[in-house]
Amino acid sequence: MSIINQSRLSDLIHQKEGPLTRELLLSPGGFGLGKVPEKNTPDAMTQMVCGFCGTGCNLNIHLKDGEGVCVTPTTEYPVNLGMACPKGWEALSVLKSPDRAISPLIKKSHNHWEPVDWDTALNLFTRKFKGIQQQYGTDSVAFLSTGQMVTEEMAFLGALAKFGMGMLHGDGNTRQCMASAVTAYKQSFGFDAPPFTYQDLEESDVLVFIGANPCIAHPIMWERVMRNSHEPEIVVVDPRKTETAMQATQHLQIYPKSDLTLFYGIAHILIQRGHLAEEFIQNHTEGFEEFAAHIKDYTIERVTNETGLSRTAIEHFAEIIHSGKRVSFWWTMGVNQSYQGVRTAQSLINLALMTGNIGRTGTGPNSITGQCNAMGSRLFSNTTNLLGGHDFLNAEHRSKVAETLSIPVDRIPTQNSWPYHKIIEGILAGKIKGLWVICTNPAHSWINQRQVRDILDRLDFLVVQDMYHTTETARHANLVLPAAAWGEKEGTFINAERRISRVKRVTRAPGQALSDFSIFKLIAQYWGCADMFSQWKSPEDVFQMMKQLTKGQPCDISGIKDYAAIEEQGGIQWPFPESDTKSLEQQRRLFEDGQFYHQNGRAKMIFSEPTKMPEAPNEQYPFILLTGRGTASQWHTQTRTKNSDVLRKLYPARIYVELNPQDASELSIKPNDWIFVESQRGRIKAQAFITQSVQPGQIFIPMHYEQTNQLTDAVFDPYSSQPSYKCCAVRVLKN
Ligand SMILES: Nc1nc2c(c(=O)[nH]1)N[C@H]1C(S)=C(S)[C@@H](COP(=O)(O)OP(=O)(O)OC[C@H]3O[C@@H](n4cnc5c(=O)[nH]c(N)nc54)[C@H](O)[C@@H]3O)O[C@H]1N2
Ligand SMILES: Nc1nc2c(c(=O)[nH]1)N[C@H]1C(S)=C(S)[C@@H](COP(=O)(O)OP(=O)(O)OC[C@H]3O[C@@H](n4cnc5c(=O)[nH]c(N)nc54)[C@H](O)[C@@H]3O)O[C@H]1N2
Ligand code: SF4
Ligand SMILES: [Mo]
Repeated sequence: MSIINQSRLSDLIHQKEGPLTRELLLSPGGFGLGKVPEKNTPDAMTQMVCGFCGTGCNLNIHLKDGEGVCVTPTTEYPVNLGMACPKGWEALSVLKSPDRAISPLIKKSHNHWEPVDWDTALNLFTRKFKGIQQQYGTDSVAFLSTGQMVTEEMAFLGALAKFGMGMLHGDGNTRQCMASAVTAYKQSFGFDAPPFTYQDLEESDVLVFIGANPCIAHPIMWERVMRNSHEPEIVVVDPRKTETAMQATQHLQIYPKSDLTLFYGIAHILIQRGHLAEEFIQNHTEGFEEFAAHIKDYTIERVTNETGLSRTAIEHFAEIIHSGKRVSFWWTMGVNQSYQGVRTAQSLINLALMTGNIGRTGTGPNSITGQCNAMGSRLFSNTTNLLGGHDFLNAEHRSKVAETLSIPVDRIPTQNSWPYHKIIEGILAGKIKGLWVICTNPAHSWINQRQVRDILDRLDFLVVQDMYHTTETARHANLVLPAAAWGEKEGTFINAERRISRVKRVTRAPGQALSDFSIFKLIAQYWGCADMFSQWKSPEDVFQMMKQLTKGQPCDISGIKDYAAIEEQGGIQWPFPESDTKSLEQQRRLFEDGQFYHQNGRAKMIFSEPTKMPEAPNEQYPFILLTGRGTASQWHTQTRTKNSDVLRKLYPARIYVELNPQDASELSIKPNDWIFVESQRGRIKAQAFITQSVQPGQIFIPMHYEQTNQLTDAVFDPYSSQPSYKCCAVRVLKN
């Protein structure tokens, strides 16, 4: 008998749109959660946050007959002040595509999937995963989530998978992205808390960008730097001469992965010269003496040797940091994606602490988030920490969460999940047999791709829940669940400056695609744990629960009344407890009182010796491969951006490799030649782009092309388990 009960389904999916009839269920566009805005509302416009990068620009969505038809940037929003990058302008176009998944698909044979209805799909989902759990234990099914769904969906997924379905292991694609920053902040401050607000970009007199290329990756954040009226010094630390480096007042073109040595060296110079915020160090930090003793060996000779920078450049950099009144450090993937990402991030935190550049306007050790809701996943995905920034290992935290959600406390795991790479290794070891991948595309984006694809194929059952049915990971799936996307559902995102903003439904999802929220709700029904989620009726109900969960936490948002309040105030930054008196201030930063989240209120200075590059260039593989973002118009694995005619015109269609002219000439390679790039793991063909922006002995390939991760080496930071995507040894061969 069918588990689908029409009246229950209608309750689940269409509570805002009246009863769901069988006709509606079967009609194209008949699914989705929430209400498309009324036909021609007075100004025929609504607003919401962009669904691509962590900048979190607000967009005006112009409506025709109740449907979003075009986008303009919101002028009065405190984030983007009337600006958007090409992806934002094209946000609606990418939703319309023949690649959209419009019904569940079941794999029938190699390379052959057949559409089925939701009832069949969810019966299979339940039967397979329950069967695996019965045979191999509940922890033999795991999930991989994302930084790109609305927070309410992330919370639902995490709670459903762990509390409802009994999974122990679940991680997110934010492991690829933010894990090093998260661990660095947690260890140093006692909680994962990026302290800044975007106004700091305009108010600093010295801005240091480390392993960050905001001109490409956060273009509107960069516009905020351009509005800085203090004639700032802009220092860019990057082995490549990036678009951002070209705009800098100083470019420190360091040898890859020598950042730790550089920043210890700078700390050494500042200490030697007595250029310290002694009172701040004394009153608000711990471990300074040990740190000072540790970095004694980082002489200028050592630093010049290891980084390849000149003595003058290094001394000038130290002097700029000292003479700046408001110095801010901004880092992204050039720091996080490394085998020593955590310690490198902490070397920046230490610099900010020892110079008193924290808690004041225009300062801070500031990690920039990548995905639109990376911050939401850090707090609410129930993966590495228990919902709301809590700790699975802490009995009080477990009781609080259980009580708030009205669930039995014994449903909450008392152990931490494996990180992403352990889940992958778990598949190889036969411990993980079922995997549910939601809103991420690891068969393209994960490190050492051939290996991961092979491993995915070893699963007994792989479910991929995506808005497109054509992703590289969907090609390995036993079951594809079609999801509604940004613009087709309701919820909130949290951007890089901790600002919570609204996402809305302005168009219908195609075919039978459902919001992830509705899919989770249905799965709870089919699994038989719907009672546990009886309060989880709508995204806004979940938001109200999230508020309760954060009470008393550093990320307390219990003072936010509801969705309407978020909109009225131009987004709200956490924390925002009920007692907050600064409700109307649109820019808020952390640590203004010098109090950190460790029990003694102090920030810790953490350090260790740099480690050797795991796969250094050698005779056989003499080049270092760097990877990262290519253009402002390409997004990650390109499932979305390739669907816009406008965006497609703005980036190279074919994979290319940046190569220094000196190397090109030695290898007799000419511009646009098709060449081979080979590592120990794979060999790819790419077009040569000969440019001074990379140094001799180094090459750069954007991550957006499917082939790139065939080359990368599965090496991880020991503290954060973040993959080290940005260095491995390769050779370059003429075709
Ligand atoms: N257009 C566009 N924008 C995006 C994204 C996208 O896909 N497309 N993705 C979003 C996401 S999720 C993220 S995480 C961010 C990433 O944003 P960014 O981190 O700014 O982008 P990347 O190009 O990955 O890496 C930044 C730089 O790190 C440098 N780098 C490599 N190795 C080292 C090193 O050892 N030391 C230093 N100092 N630098 C190094 C690279 O040369 C590169 O220029 O972008 C976000 N924004
Ligand atoms: N070599 C190399 N590799 C890298 C990097 C690098 O710098 N170099 N960067 C890494 C980083 S920082 C990141 S963040 C990752 C990104 O890696 P991924 O997360 O794998 O990349 P995306 O293309 O953003 O994948 C998101 C998927 O979710 C789908 N999707 C979008 N919206 C929705 C939705 O609302 N619901 C559902 N269910 N699906 C949706 C999209 O179609 C897409 O398939 O890549 C990492 N990989
Ligand atoms: S900068 Fe980021 S948030 Fe702003 S429009 Fe571009 S992709 Fe969207
Ligand atoms: Mo990322």
